Amino acid sequence: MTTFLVYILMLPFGHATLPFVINTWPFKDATSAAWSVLQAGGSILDAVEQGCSRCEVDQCDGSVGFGGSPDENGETTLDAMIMNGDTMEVGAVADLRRIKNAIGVARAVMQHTEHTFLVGESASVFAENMGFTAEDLTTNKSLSIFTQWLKDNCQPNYRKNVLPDPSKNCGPYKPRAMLKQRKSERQIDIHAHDTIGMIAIGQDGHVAAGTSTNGANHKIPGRVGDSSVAGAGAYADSTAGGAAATGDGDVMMRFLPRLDPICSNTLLIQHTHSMETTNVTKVELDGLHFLAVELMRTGADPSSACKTAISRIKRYYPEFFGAVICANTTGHYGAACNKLPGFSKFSFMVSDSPSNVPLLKSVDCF
Ligand code: SD4
Repeated sequence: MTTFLVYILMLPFGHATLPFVINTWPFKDATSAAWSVLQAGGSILDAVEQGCSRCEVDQCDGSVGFGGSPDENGETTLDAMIMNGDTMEVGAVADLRRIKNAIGVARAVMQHTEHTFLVGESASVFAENMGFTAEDLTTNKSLSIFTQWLKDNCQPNYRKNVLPDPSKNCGPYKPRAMLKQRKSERQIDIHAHDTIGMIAIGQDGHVAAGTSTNGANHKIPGRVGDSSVAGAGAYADSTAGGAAATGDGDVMMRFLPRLDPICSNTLLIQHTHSMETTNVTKVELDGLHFLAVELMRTGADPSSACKTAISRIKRYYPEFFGAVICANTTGHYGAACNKLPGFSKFSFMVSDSPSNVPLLKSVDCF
């Protein structure tokens, strides 16, 4: 009995039956929407698109879809991407204006262009041409968040090394000599960061992933976060698995293509096969793939892969807010998050046929 308990406690990851879907945060209706597609025999790309679209309609936590995260001008803009792990095709949009269904536009970029990524006003024009409806993304709620921000002298604020002092004043701003870095003053509201990131793995182990978000409250107009960037916000590779991230994208997107300067382009990965056996593999990284997916390709379990991705960022930004979900092509999944005051557990959803309903899972941050 004791041995069994120890084994359970040491289990490094969860396991789902294929096909299955996993997504960040307790966005249950999004999981259901994606799962319904898979259950009906639909494609994994449709599942990811429908799941993320559901969150856009529901304005999940105010962080996905219209009416959230007004920028410095009070406008809501959207970032989204979708990736096909079979063909490595990606469709992405960022700084998308006036169109509610950002993941739908990302899918249209993938299906109706040879490009990967469209941004800003031009992305909106593309969307309108593709038949998406243009409408105002502002709501009473986003308007009141914006009005309050103006009343609070534009706090919190993403500017640095400008005049007037951005920690006390609204703009317009001009550059000033870099007398003092604001590194430790960075104050991100962890409750204003709840992007949906979703991975769907088909019966045959094929992988798709996607994201949708309205980014960060009071962002500087034109700001693009990690969510729309393949390999930063999400990544899918049917020869390995998928991963998706949520959190402070300004920090997290800095770690996608970089090689670990300490290990050069080599990583040491610890595999926990059972209670007794642990071995270490030396992995060469090519630096272009999302770290967690590369680690899973080499056999790392999804939990360790997620943890390594988080650890890499922690080394430089111990106080960054972020979490990653990882899943491999055999149905194993895991997650990891950076522990902060007020953020000690990260919740995510999983749905497969034995459960048939979305199951809430959580992981302790470290
Ligand atoms: C961003 N990563 O734009 C997104 C926001 C977010 O969970 O994740 N939230 O920075």
